This record gives sequence, C-alpha cells and structure tokens, in this order.
Amino acid sequence: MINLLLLLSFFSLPWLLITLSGASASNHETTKHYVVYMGATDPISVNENGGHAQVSESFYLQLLSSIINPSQESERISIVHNYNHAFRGFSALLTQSEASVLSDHSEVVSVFPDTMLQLHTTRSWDFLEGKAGRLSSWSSNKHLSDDVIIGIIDTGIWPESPSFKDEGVGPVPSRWKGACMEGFDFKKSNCNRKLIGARYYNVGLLSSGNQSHDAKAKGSARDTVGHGTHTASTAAGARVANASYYGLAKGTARGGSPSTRIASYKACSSEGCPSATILKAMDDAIKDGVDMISISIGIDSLFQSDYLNDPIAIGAFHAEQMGVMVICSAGNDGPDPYTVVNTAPWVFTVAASSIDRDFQTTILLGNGRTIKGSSINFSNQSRSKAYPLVFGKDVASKFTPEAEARNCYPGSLDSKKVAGKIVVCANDDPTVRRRIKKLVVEDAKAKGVILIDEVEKGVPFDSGFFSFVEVGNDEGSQILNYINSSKKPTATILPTVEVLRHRPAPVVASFSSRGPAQLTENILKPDIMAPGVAILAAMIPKSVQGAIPIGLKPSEFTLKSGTSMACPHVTGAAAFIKSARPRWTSSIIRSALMTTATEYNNMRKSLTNSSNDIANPHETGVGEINPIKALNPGLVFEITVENYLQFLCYYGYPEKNIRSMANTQFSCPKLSIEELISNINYPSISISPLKRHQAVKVIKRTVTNVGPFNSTYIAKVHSPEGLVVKVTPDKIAFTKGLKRVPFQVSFYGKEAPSGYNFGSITWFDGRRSVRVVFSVNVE
Ligand SMILES: *[C@@H]1O[C@H](CO)[C@@H](O)[C@H](O)[C@H]1NC(C)=O
Ligand SMILES: *[C@@H]1O[C@H](CO)[C@@H](O)[C@H](O)[C@H]1NC(C)=O
Ligand SMILES: *[C@@H]1O[C@H](CO)[C@@H](O)[C@H](O)[C@H]1NC(C)=O
Ligand SMILES: *[C@@H]1O[C@H](CO)[C@@H](O)[C@H](O)[C@H]1NC(C)=O
Ligand SMILES: *[C@@H]1O[C@H](CO)[C@@H](O)[C@H](O)[C@H]1NC(C)=O
Ligand SMILES: *[C@@H]1O[C@H](CO)[C@@H](O)[C@H](O)[C@H]1NC(C)=O
Ligand SMILES: CC(=O)N[C@H]1CO[C@H](CO)[C@@H](O)[C@@H]1O
Repeated sequence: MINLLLLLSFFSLPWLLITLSGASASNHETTKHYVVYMGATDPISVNENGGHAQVSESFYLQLLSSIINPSQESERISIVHNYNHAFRGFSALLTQSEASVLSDHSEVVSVFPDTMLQLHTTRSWDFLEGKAGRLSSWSSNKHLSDDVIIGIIDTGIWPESPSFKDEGVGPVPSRWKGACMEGFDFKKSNCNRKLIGARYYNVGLLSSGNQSHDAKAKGSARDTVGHGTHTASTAAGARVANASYYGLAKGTARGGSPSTRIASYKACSSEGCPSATILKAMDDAIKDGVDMISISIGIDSLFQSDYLNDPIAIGAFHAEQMGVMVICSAGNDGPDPYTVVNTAPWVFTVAASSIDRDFQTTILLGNGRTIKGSSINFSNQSRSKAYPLVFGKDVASKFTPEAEARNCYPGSLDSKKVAGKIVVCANDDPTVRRRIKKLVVEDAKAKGVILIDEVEKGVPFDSGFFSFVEVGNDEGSQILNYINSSKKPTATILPTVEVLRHRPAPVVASFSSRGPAQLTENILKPDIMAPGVAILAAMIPKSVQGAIPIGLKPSEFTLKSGTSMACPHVTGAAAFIKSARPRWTSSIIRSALMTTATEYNNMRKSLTNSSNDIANPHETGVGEINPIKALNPGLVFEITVENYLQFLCYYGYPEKNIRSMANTQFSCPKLSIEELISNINYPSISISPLKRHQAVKVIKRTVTNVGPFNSTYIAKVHSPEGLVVKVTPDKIAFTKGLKRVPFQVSFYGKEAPSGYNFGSITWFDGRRSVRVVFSVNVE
C-alpha cells in the first residue's frame, strides 16, 4: 500500500522521480522485466556488419543510466534482450516509475511489462486426424522451389522425429544466415537440410525466477513440451508413411509443404512464452532470413490493450516491413464473440475447423439401445461385459450439493457408490474441465464416464486407458431417461472407431476464438479457417499427454486440437504458394488464400458451427483455405507498409511514434479517423458502424491482375435482404498495360436489420472467382 501511494505521487511529480529514482527504487519499488520498444532500425546502420548492435547496446545503456542512478545501482544498468535487426529496443529490469519515465522519452514508442503469452493449445485436447487428404496433391507438383524457409516460434523441436528427415531435400539455401545452437542434448549435427536452424533463449529463467525448474529444458532447443514439434511438422514436415496414433488416423503424415525448410526458435516453455523473448526470437528469425514466421501463441483475449503493447503485433509489423510474412493462431477462447487475438492487419489470423474424420464411440445400453458419442480411448471394455450405470447426482458424497455431483466436481462423488460403475456426468457449468471430471471419476474407481457436453463433443478427447465418451444433449437425456426408468441400468462403452468422410466437414471448432476484433471492428478478423481439430502430427516420444498402450512403443505422432494446429496449416499453404510463386509478397499470398477460400462444406452447404447453425465470418473468416485454388487467384489486393502506417494513424497513435516505426519519411494523412480503416486495401471489408441514416458509405479497393493480362471481370454482389450494396465499376477489362484498377463499393443500410450483416462481392472472369467477404454493422 505504501509503495502504491509513493508511486502515485511520483507520477504527478516526474522531476522528483528523476532526481530520487536511485534511492527510491532500491528501497521501495520492486523491479520487473520490461520491453522498451523504439521503432524501426535505421536501414543504413543495419548494413554495417554487426556494428549496429554494439552502437545500439551502448546507446541503450546510456539511456538506462539516465534514469537509474549509476552510483547506487550500477548493477541494474544492464540489458537483457537487445533488439537491433528488424526493429530497435531492449528489455531490462525496471521499476514501474522508471518504465513510465522511459515511455515519455522521445525515442521510445512503447514500454510494456514482459508478460506471459499462452500457447494456443491450453485446452490441450489430444485427439486425432489422419492423412493430409486435402493437401495430398501438393507435393506432387514438380515445379516447386524448395528454398522457402519457415521460422516456427514455439516450444522448440524434437530433431530425431521422422518428420524432420532431410532425404531428397537440396542443399541449404545460401542466403540462410541462421544458427544451430548447441545445448543440452542438442548438437549441431541435429540440424540438417530440412531443419536448418534452431535457437533457444533460456526461457523461464528471467520471468519465473524458479531455480528448481528443469534447467535442462531451458538450455537447449530440444522440445520438452511437444507443441513446437507438432506445429513444425504440420507446417513443413517430411512425408512419413504409416504414421498413426497407436493405429488410429493411420496414413501418410506430411506438412503442407514438405520441401520447405524449418528453423525452430524456442521462445516458450510449458509455462508460456515471455513477450520479451518472443520479440527476440522474431528479431533473430528476420535476421536469419526466414520467409515466413508461424506463431501459435497469443496474449490472453481479456488483456488485449493495443497493438504497440503486443509483442507479436510489433514483431510482425517489422517482419512485414522486411518482407517476412507472419501467420498466427486466432486463440482458443471461443465460442464467445470478441475473443479473437493477433488481429493486427499485417498478421494473417487463423481460426480452427474440424476435418472429415470423426472418432466415434458407441454406448450400448442395457435395454439394447445404442448411442453414438465421441472420444479417443485405449480402454478394453468389450461387448461381453456390461457395467452398472449411474448418474453423478445419485452417487453424491455426503453434504455435497446436487448441482456439484451432477457435474462430477472434485470431491462430489461417493467412491463407495461409484466403484465398478459407469458414471454419467452433466456439463451445466463449464468451469471444471473434462480432463478434471475424467480424473474425478477415475479416482473413484469407476469403470468409465459418459460426459454430456453439447459444445465440446465435437473435439474428441484422449482419455488414455480410461473408458470415456462424450455425447450431446439429446443423447444425454436418452441415457438419463433410461437410468430413471430402469431398476438396474447397465451400459458398455465400445472401442473407438475412426469414421472417414464424416459429414458435414469442415465445421468451425467450438473453441476457436471469434470476431469481431476488440481493437478495431473495421478489419474483419479472424481472416481464414484451417484444420485444427484432432490433427495428427509429430510428437516428442516421451508423451506426457497420453498413456502408452501395454506392449507398444511410445507413438511418434499424436492428435492435438487448437487454433495452434490450424495456424501451421496456413503457414504450410503460404509456403507452398511462395515456392510456386517466389515473387509474391505476403499481402499477395494472403489475398490469394483469402479470395479463393471455400464457403461450403462437403455437403455443398454453407459452413456451420458446432451447434449446426450457419457460421458467419466472425467465426470462419472468409472460409476454409483452398491452397490449390490460391495458386491462380486472378486478382489480388496488395497492401504496402505505408498503408499499414496509415492504419496506425487512423487507429489514433501519435504521428511521432508512427514515424519511429517507419524506416522512410512518413506523415499521417491530414484526416486520420478510425472509420478510414475500412479503406485499407484488405481482401475483406468490415464496416462498424454503418449508420442507418447516413446517405451511403463508400469503400475503396484496388485490385491487381496476377492472371492472364487480357481478362475481363464482372462483379456480382451477394447481400442480405435490406442492405443495398453496389460495385462501381462492376466490369473491369484488364489489358497488357493495365494491371491495377481501383473500384468502389457503396453500402446503404436504411432498410437493413440492425447488427452485423454479412455478404460478399465476387469478381468472375469466366474461370477465376475472386470473393471479397464483407461484414457491416448497421446501427
Ligand atoms: C518451480 O518449478 C517446479 C517444477 O516445474 C514447480 O513444481 C514449482 O511449483 C515451481 N515453483 C514456483 C514457485 O513456481
Ligand atoms: C506401411 O504399412 C503397410 C501395410 O501395413 C506395409 O505394406 C508397408 O511396407 C508399410 N510402409 C512402411 C514405409 O513402413
Ligand atoms: C452457432 O451460431 C449460432 C447463430 O449465430 C449461435 O447462436 C450459436 O451460439 C453458435 N454456436 C457456437 C458453438 O458457436
Ligand atoms: C484390460 O482388461 C483387463 C481385464 O479385463 C484388466 O486387468 C486390464 O487392466 C485392462 N487393461 C487396461 C489397459 O485397461
Ligand atoms: C427422473 O425421475 C424423477 C422423478 O421420478 C424426475 O423428477 C426427473 O426429472 C427424472 N429425470 C429425468 C432425466 O428424466
Ligand atoms: C487473351 O490472350 C490470349 C493470348 O494472347 C488469347 O488466346 C485469348 O483468347 C485472349 N482472351 C481474351 C478473353 O481475349
Ligand atoms: C485411440 C485408441 O487407442 N483407441 C482404442 C479404444 O479401445 C479399443 C479397444 O481396446 C481399441 O481397439 C482402440 O484402438
């Protein structure tokens, strides 16, 4: 309390702070690790072989000694991370008041604490997918370059995985400047022509200060969590025949772009990923020469403040500036709206969908009825044996409220009444996770659990050896009715079977974070959707996440779910396109993937969400990726770095800060207001709000022809009843000398329903469709 008061008075008297900071800091204020972000590097000094790093370090130290009293605290004048390639800045231990003084310094853009970002599989559902069916034709294309390099910022890598073998891969591209850092149980020889780089950052030491934490895990690029190995192999793993998860999801495992190179940057541990380290990893990856960066990590959706306090947004901005594409997961905080993260317009934001593979587990009730549920299990209950069936609320322990026992909360069940039985648990309150409920029932020595969960049943759960099955509400009430109407209810849970060509697919995953974006609703986010449910990819061998069936070796592959798994599918797709179209920039590649995405499922119907309702673009983005189509998009929407700087002006940042981020002369447009964000040349359109009584709202776009030079396109509008949408011109004839053509879209909402209206504009030349999705919030 005293510290807090002291702080407040310092804020109002900054001059006092400067003179007294040394004494006050050591005596009263605790220090924390902060990131001090200072904008773009000076493009001239970057080229002076390494000289820049030393110059910047001494400059940063000078800056620190101007706010920390060197005679009293010289040991605190030190830099933890020094950013000097793609952008300028450093991280250091500071008091809150020092951080505040620094943030007012003329060369500083922002100062923010080094917080933990989370891996986007925090709801770690380990489940199954299978062969990369829809991606399978990719690798047969002979005209691909194998020079594309993907940087994966994650938990490191398991280099011995068969997914990272380099058979048939050519020599390492000569422009590669990266490193294969030796460390605990990781040698230079662990890198090869596939895994061309590996760096680590001693993650955990600085942020947690926990000495007892496994030091081995920190001093090495080796993955001890499994997340980074899984995402890297999804993006660019080599072909591995007969991959499976103990026989399930059997097929050939491969990344989206098997000839692509991988560089691994271990910025995360099982505890998460410190912001300062993510920035260092991005700075290194850009310096090393990657073409794209895949980040299945994000800030908590509840704590998004703004772009310039978000390490991923900052790093990705400068990556884009240096021609490096950044692809990120949207987050696993769905299905509530406003949960999407990584929403900066220079980031490609990926939502997760299911695929056409389902894992079905049948429940056989004592009355002969069968009920279908889903799970992944190793149980060996067989058809021959039936177990007594009970509902959690009927086997409550003493003094337990019924509501807790129905939900199988920890401590709510009486193990004497549960042992040897199959227990049905409700899911009225999602605060206790299914992993916990399974443990509660298992600890009570039950034989199995049937969980009623309408939302999560679509994301199969790996229950190890314990017999587990999830059913929807309808099936759940059938089972409860049977228990109610029978004197001795019994049931058997049959083994899981894999169902292929499951329909409908894809379906938006329940956990996938939803738009609109919190920071601005004038860019549509998420951008696109890709498979993220039960994805089979490489695993570290000592799996902590699943039991190993008796008599079998630990699996080299596992099934995981999350937008973490969706993101590398898009990275792989982008690398595939880059290898076929090496000169395309990141905004062209993103546009190509977005305007060719599919809005239909495998029943030729509109995409749905997991409650069977038609899904909207705040759930799916523009739809599911279709990499093959994206090779020939016809028209694309290009965005320059200058456009992104204008975006920052419209968003409301001070011009001084934006100038620091630009590495050329830049001035904000005179009129810089938030509604102009809708005019950034994005491959989708979002308007919030469209005032009902406003005349018309005109949105500008420019298309670039990347198809045959003499194509003629005609625009067709697909708009909800009441919203009037017009495209001018609605016909564009490209010629040899005419590659870029602007057009306008006018929106008139007088008769439209209130709230978000969704639709699309499609340019069509007889062969190529260029679909631009719009979302318009009518007020
Ligand atoms: C330190 O790390 C160990 C091992 O990961 C963990 O068990 C312990 O709870 C941690 N201690 C603190 C104070 O976080
Ligand atoms: C994959 O399995 C099939 C049959 O199960 C076998 O014929 C084939 O040799 C295996 N391939 C590899 C590469 O192990
Ligand atoms: C699916 O969409 C409908 C209609 O927008 C919505 O009411 C429902 O909550 C959504 N379900 C999920 C799981 O997102
Ligand atoms: C399989 O069943 C037998 C008896 O039926 C049991 O002893 C054994 O523990 C079971 N194994 C697993 C992995 O559940
Ligand atoms: C079971 O029966 C009791 C009374 O016999 C009734 O109150 C309850 O609603 C029934 N439960 C179900 C799930 O049908
Ligand atoms: C475009 O040009 C190509 C080759 O010059 C020609 O074959 C094709 O018919 C032309 N298409 C149109 C629509 O004019
Ligand atoms: C994923 C998995 O191992 N599923 C198993 C569920 O149980 C049956 C019966 O033991 C097995 O055949 C499945 O392989």
